[in-house]
Amino acid sequence: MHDAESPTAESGDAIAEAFAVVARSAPEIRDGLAGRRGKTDGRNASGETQLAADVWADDLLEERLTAIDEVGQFASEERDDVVDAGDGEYAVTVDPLDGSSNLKPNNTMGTILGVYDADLPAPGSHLVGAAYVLYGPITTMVTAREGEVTEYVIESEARRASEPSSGDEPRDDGEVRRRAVREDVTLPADPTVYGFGGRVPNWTDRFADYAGDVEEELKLRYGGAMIGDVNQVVTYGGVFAYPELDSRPEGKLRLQFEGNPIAYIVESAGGASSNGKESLLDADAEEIHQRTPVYVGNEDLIERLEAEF
Ligand code: AFP
Repeated sequence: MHDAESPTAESGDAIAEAFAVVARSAPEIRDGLAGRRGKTDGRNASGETQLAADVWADDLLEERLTAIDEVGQFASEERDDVVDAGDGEYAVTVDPLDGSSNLKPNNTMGTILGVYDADLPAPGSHLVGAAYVLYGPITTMVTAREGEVTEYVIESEARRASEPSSGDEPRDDGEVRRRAVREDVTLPADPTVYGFGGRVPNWTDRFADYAGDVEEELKLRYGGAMIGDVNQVVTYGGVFAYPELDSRPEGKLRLQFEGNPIAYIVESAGGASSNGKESLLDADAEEIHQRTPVYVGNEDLIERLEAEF
């Protein structure tokens, strides 16, 4: 399709190329959702019913990310096993459509990317880049590498034609442009929002105690798609958690596809992450679809959580 024209293709910078592939694919994924809201008969490795959109977005990203020479492995929340993509030194992971249960009620969703310099499953300490796309009122992308976090607005050709010119020279990814709207993104020091997943009666007592204090101080922002909720925290400061549950001490979210990349981005933006006892990036990665409690946000809010656990 439009891979070859992009100036970043074949640049040998696998992280930049992976970012460009996801940026280029975002408008197409967004435009392709409307006709793919139906359920399939399939279930992913986590036992979740797959929507047509989940499978379609997964196939699209697999095809394009494995076409990058330096990519040797591909894994997805929607696939049981790691795909061997040749002898490239990098492994990429995707959550093709985070929050796909939000497609039916037309709420926010996201796409999550992780780039590891080790075979999968790999701990977050082997991440060399991570990014997420947020399909909200507009389409944005947040990337992190070498401690640098940047937020972009993604503009497809059609959308660009109708937009007033911002004058900024956007990054060219072929027919899709990324315009940097925030460089050196850092969590605001004064947190204002929180979002906690899982049913409240199912929270463990120690998490419920922590949540009780936080609810006194911050405003609730929870939409059911981690990317939308985490972007609230990255924008306004605060804490997001999908915690340990009485019925599921390991929580719901997947370490490889969700926990690690989000922890890498939030920590690169001056925040912190935890699984209740240590940074998510230090957690052992034993299985490709292993779950983990996820806590990310301002350092002091995460230190408080670990002190209470
Ligand atoms: P879906 O992809 O099945 O919508 O799950 C979204 C998610 O993985 C994550 O984005 C949310 O934070 C969390 O699950 C929502 O879970 P609840 O539906 O239990 O609130």
